[in-house]
Amino acid sequence: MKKTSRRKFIISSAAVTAGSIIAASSINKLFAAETSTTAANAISFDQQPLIYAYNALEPSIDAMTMEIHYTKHAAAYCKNVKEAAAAEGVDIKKPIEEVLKNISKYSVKMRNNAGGHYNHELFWRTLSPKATQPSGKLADAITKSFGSLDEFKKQFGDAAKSRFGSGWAWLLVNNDKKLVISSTPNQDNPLMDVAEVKGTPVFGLDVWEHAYYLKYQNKRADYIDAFWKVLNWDFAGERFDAI
Ligand code: MN3
Repeated sequence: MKKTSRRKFIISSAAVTAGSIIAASSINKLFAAETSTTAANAISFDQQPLIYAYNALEPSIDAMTMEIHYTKHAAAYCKNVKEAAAAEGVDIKKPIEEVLKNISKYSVKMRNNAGGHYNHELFWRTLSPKATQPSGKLADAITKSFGSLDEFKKQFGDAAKSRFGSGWAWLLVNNDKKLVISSTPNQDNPLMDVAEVKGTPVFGLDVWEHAYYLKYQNKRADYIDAFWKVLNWDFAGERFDAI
């Protein structure tokens, strides 16, 4: 190696190291912000960094599923919703919720990808490696609406299991301000004006096969049971309080 190129190599190695340190500290800052402040209910058109590692949710959700789901499926929804926004004159600085609430006025591409992007951004935040329990107003509302936490989990699980093909199960506050369960096909969600049950989601569970097939194959029920172990009830409670 010539002297000049060796120098270049040393400089670029140092830059890579510095870059890695910066990236790690930003992730830590982001994690601190997410866990110490109230949940922001608005979701942007950008894909946000995951605040935990791909393997952090094991054994409930495996690392390879998380990596493919986040870097391929969800990244594609993000790319495609931006394309649809550019084609249909949507300002991507505005909250995506405004588009979802009027989704019947947009293309099928917008419906599938605005829904796909929003649903996944919410889903990643809904999961946590830390075990949590329902508390506060959300815990009270669940007991009042469903009788008990176990009965709520049973009804939510039934909605998730009985969704034929691909879709999502939701806990939402409907337009009458009641806490209810619903499920939607494909990448639809309760914010959409085309949804059967309309309202604001507290959390959703992705029951597309890509969300569980590598680990659970045809056993969707086992994946649903595992979801309760990684559901971030603290985040769900903050969202509920803000609705
Ligand atoms: Mn998915």
